[in-house]
Amino acid sequence: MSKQSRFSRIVILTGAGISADSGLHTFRDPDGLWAKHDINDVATPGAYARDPERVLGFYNERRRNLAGVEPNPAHHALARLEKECRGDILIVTQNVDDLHEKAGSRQLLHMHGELRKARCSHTEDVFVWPDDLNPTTQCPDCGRTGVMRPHIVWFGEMPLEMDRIESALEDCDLFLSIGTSGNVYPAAGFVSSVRMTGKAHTVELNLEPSEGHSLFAEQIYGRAAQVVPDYVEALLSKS
Ligand code: BV8
Repeated sequence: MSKQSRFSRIVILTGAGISADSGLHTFRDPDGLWAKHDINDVATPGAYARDPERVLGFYNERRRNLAGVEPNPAHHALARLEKECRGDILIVTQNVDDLHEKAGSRQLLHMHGELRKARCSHTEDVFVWPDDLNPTTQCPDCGRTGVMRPHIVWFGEMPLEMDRIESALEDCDLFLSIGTSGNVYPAAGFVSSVRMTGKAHTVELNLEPSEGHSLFAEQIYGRAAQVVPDYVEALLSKS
């Protein structure tokens, strides 16, 4: 049964913190991915050109780790919001996992790409790719080897669907930022873009204050698996 909350155009930015309660590592927490790997060795075009096997291995391991990982109550709460709220909802995730999809969210885009997709550097074709990638992997379309890369946006590369994101930020009347440290641009700048429209309420839901915490009108701190369902329940019950 759909309910009318006081907001009708909601944009939700998510980061690694929303998947932490599903057991996936974040990036900048003390035991995070960047504590074990240097960004410049595994998440830039230069790293891939220098040592494709090392980069492909980094993403193969993360892709394999996705098997058996399930959405947590935060993902399910956002899928419930999309289902029950009469307004427009768009999740813009920085995450490359598939937990929002598994929870049932459909109005969703992955601005930094997806672990379970691969792209041919020659044809730019994108393929659903649950398996490992190696330098000898052949492109299913052009047949070349040495061209298949993870469909991931590395540092120094342009994030995906920026036009759609910018238009949604321009139109929204509620902007939620969930589980992100606010370190990576342009995502970390979205709250500033929303503030400039002067027509949206902005809320940060995170384990701890992010880099941009002072830019939000409202801050709610705690584990996403707890605070996000509570926030969604309150949003829907104020209908
Ligand atoms: C680009 C894919 C330009 C790889 C990633 C200013 C403007 C524009 C660019 C820049 C700029 N300044 C610097 C740049 C360059 C760079 C950048 O931002 N660098 C940073 C490090 C300073 N940006 C880029 O390169 C971007 N590209 O700008 O291109 C351009 C222009 C024209 C033409 C061409 C290019 C591309 C950035 C994308 C890089 N790829 N990921 C992969 O996943 O392996 S980014 C990487 O960081 C991940 O995607 C991740 O999602 C993202 C952000 O991290 P978070 O999600 O926030 O995770 P983090 O661990 O940091 O934080 C977790 C948070 O959760 C914490 O706050 C924690 O407290 C909280 N938490 C933990 N547990 C819980 C929790 N919260 C709730 N509950 C819990 N249980």
